[in-house]
Amino acid sequence: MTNLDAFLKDRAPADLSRLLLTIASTSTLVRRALPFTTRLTRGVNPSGERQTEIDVYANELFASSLLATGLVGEVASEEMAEPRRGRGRVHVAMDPLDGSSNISTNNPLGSIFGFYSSALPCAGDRLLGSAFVTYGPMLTLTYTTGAGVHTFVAAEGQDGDAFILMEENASIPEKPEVFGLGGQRKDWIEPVERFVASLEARGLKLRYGGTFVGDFNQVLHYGGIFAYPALKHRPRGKLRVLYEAAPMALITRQAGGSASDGSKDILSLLPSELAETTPLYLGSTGLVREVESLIRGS
Ligand code: FDP
Repeated sequence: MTNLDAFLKDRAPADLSRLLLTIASTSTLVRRALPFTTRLTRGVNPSGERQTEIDVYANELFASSLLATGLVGEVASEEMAEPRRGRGRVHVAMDPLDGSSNISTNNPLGSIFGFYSSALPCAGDRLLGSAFVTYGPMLTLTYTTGAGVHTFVAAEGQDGDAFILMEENASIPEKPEVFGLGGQRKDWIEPVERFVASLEARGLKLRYGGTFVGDFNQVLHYGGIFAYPALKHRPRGKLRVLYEAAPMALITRQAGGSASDGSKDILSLLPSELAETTPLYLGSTGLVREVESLIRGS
């Protein structure tokens, strides 16, 4: 059994290793708090979404533990209007609790982190690494620091939770099997509707749970595509470039896939504000190119 600490030595830069270990240990606290902190608060996040107690709690725990390492220059979060500043060199953008609308139904939730080398907002080509946590039947941490995608699972031991290697060098399978799209079919732009009809005709299975992290994880393991597409009334989609799209795009690329906004690589987008959104199509490269070509031709 290889644990996260030992695995990171010699495989990842020391500062990113420390941040990943901090995220792993903090995620165990978030998981423990989850059943007891699910009510809605009166607050809304900068995107106008109602916050739950656990959104606020997870945000606070991750922001303070990351800043306490002394390695972080700023933490920007989907749940905060302004970043919190530190004195380190890594700029962290995070979605501390992805998929909060799934809390009451007990579906998987997640947390997403991007480690940038420049002040935010900046383009995804400044990512040094990224990671996501899944709070599902298992608590897992999946990360890349530019040398493959690796997943660790939390195992309770006498000395607390250890994160044990579950999958090394994940790669999106060649034959795509699943797809999942956010929003409503009637709102998707027309080329996306045609694309989905063709996926269905080819026998790909619809797998959509409504938590980006969980839905993406299926694509990572079964091959296929996840999209939160451009909508007719919302052409820039829903998911945020810095907090969600770019970190997951880096993991996708490291697993042999691609991520696009419909015409450009997600990692090339330079958002002008922290909470800027983008249409997002990510997963098996062949499918991402197909949807790009339908959008281009429309
Ligand atoms: P949520 O609003 O529940 O936090 O990040 C936003 C997100 O969830 C994603 O996790 C998910 O993919 C998407 O929104 C779901 O949106 P729809 O309900 O519009 O499909």
